[in-house]
Amino acid sequence: GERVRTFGPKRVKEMEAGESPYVVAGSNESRWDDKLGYFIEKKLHVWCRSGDGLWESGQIQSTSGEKASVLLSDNSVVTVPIQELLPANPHILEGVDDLVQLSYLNEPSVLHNIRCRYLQDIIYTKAGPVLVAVNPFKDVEIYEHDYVTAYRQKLLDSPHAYAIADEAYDKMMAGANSHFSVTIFVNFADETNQSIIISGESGAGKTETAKIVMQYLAVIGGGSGVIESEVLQTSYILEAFGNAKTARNDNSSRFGKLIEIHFSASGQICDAKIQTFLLEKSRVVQLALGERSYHIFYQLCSGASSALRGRLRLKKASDYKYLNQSDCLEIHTIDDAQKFHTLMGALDTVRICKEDQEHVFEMLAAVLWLGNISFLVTDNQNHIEVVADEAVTNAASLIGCSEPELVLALSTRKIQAGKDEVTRRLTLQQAIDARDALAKFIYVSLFDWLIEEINSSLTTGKHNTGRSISILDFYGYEPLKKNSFQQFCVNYANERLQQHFNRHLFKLEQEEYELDGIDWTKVGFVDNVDCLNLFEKKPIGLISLLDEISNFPKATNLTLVAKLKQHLNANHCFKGERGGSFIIHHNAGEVLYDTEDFLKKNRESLHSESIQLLSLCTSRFPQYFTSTMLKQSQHPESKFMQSSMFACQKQTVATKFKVQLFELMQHLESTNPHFIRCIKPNSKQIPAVFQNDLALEQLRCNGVLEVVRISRLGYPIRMTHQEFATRYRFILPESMACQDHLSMSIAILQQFDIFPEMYQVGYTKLYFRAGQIVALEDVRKQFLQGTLEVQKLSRARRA
Ligand code: AD9
Ligand code: MG
Repeated sequence: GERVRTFGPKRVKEMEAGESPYVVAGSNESRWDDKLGYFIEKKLHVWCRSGDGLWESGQIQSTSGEKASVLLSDNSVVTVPIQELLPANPHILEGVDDLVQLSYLNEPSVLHNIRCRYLQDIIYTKAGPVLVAVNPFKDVEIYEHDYVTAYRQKLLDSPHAYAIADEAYDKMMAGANSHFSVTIFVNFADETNQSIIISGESGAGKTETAKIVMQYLAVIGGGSGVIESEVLQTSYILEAFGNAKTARNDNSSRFGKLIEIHFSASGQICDAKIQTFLLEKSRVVQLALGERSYHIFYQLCSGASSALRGRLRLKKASDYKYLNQSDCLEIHTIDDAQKFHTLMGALDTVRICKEDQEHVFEMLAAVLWLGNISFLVTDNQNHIEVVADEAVTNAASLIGCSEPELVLALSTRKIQAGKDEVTRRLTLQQAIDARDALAKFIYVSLFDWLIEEINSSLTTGKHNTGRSISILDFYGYEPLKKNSFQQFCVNYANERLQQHFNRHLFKLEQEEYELDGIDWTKVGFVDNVDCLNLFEKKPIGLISLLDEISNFPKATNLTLVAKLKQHLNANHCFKGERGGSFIIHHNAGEVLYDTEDFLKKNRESLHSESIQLLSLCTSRFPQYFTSTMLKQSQHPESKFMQSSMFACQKQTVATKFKVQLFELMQHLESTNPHFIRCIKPNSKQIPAVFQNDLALEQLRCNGVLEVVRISRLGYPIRMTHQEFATRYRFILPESMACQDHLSMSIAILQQFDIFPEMYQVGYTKLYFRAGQIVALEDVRKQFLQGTLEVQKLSRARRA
């Protein structure tokens, strides 16, 4: 199979191979030469690439040698190589619900179909079993209660996130009851638990889609009203504490989440559980220009009552360095104060008591004040002193320690020298790191605590019914200009999720053919196992090597890259670069990683001084945070971890993440998955603009084009014997038009002279290769228009 994927014209050509409606599959050599005459005569549309490399549709006017003249819609004529043309779909197929209904499944056709729908506000399209959702960036008015009812009662069947939720719900209920109706639901007998896996790049609409799905489940699985409204309200908390404005999305989730909803035997929501992944910590202390920190800070600063402000010694957001460093304090469409009130309501709903809420706000204020603590360099070795100002006073009082204790923790470190312990003064950079590490630790611990509280509020202990739907809203593959440790982890996770996706879809395809008695040559699929090995292989995968180097205090990122080059150059997915960077050939494309700070971020160490400081604090949270951390680090390694020379040390971030990811995959493997792929149509976050190149890139990265490719290699068009016989029986002489559906179907196939390679007859359905239905539809259309004399045609065929 194909491993490193190349895109552009070469790949487009490769995708075209084997696809030809009027030619026997496999004879794709001069396929265009065979078709050209037909396309010219019938004035059929083709796709060609114009000067700027974008696909445009037009009609072939003439050909000469290897070139064709194509008339474009703006009346200009371009001359292009014949072999670069691709067939376009007939107009009747414009904007079909499911991409695999298209006769031609090439890239421009797929894109055109999605675009046509999008411009009519039809944001959902199926690609076989996958739902594609294009972000409308406006209210498309398809989520009202009527829609819930219509999808529940199966009155609507157009693609929709509701339809996916509905299917998941039905399968869950059917699976759980399958011992009553084994024959009907034999496929799902042990697949009661469902998962809805939502992916896409930042701003594509994952979080909104997850909420839409939850909304639907809350209505159809609604019971007492309490638990489902709690589940919905958790979004306000998660978004306040885990979302932020970034360059790509004003409400970007900076963590991954899995929400597992449990249902009772009668199908009502009874319990829920949230799991989060890899909250972006650096955002607490460091912001890119034009981005914001977590929403909650701004909400607190503008929404807190004056009494609360007094107790927290709170100032305006613009007074805090952690917030004002990026020149962006407001989002023009958002009222932070209003959001703060909604948040407090949500905290009440999940039964976090007022006293704890107050403690939460204290910790937030403490983080902000920590950021304002500054240092003064006092000697030529860059040693510092902490500037004694209101920042120190306020931070100390909010954390619950004395000022000298805080000053000591931020400016000195105890070091073992032989038998003695000596106190060293910190340099400016060390002090800044210590302060920021403390702020990040407090924030992340607070986030974890909130999730725990939410979970204990959502847990009713009734979840052992064995029916659940899990919704995964995970970071998408993220190739930024500058890729750091966070992207490294995120892209690694996406590699795992992509493998799960590929395997599942192939399995599905294969199973359907086998169940229906179809023999088909198994098609090779893009396997990303080499890339996964690159990350995971022991002892010389990226993660093990990164951990090993992270354990040497003196190591630098250059040492790291040298080590990686030494061990990984044999893997074709890896390439070491100069200046401390390396390239990984991901499933979705090439990514360049800059390793500056990789080691620091992977170690994520909180100084023992800071741990000690927090453990001695008088207020509720700091003590709790440190004891939780210590408990966690004493935890035996997860069952997935091999014991290694590092097992006794603190788990690194990458390893912790890997363990979490393995647990997630194990969970997903035990469910029947449903996939939603979100697409961001433009990078401006505005409605009605569809950028072809941007969308195409995403369709490639997220595997939608791959699904289409698989479909094309197999038999994407399926009709039951009955559907087929009823639709095309007009062609049969009356004497034959009253047999059973299967016999009629076979007679029709013979009448139409469909090549045997182009279809298969299954126990219940007929399976056609892409494009086969077009010729049938063409004849049917003529028949319906009365221009075709059926008897004459039949006679001619038989002759
Ligand atoms: V990120 O990876 O967390 O940065 P998401 O989650 O993929 O990203 P999000 O759901 O936050 O994107 O969507 C971004 C914005 O698009 C939302 O704030 C909405 O303004 C808009 N959006 C997304 N989906 C819909 C929709 N179905 N209808 C209307 C939508 N607006
Ligand atoms: Mg999101």
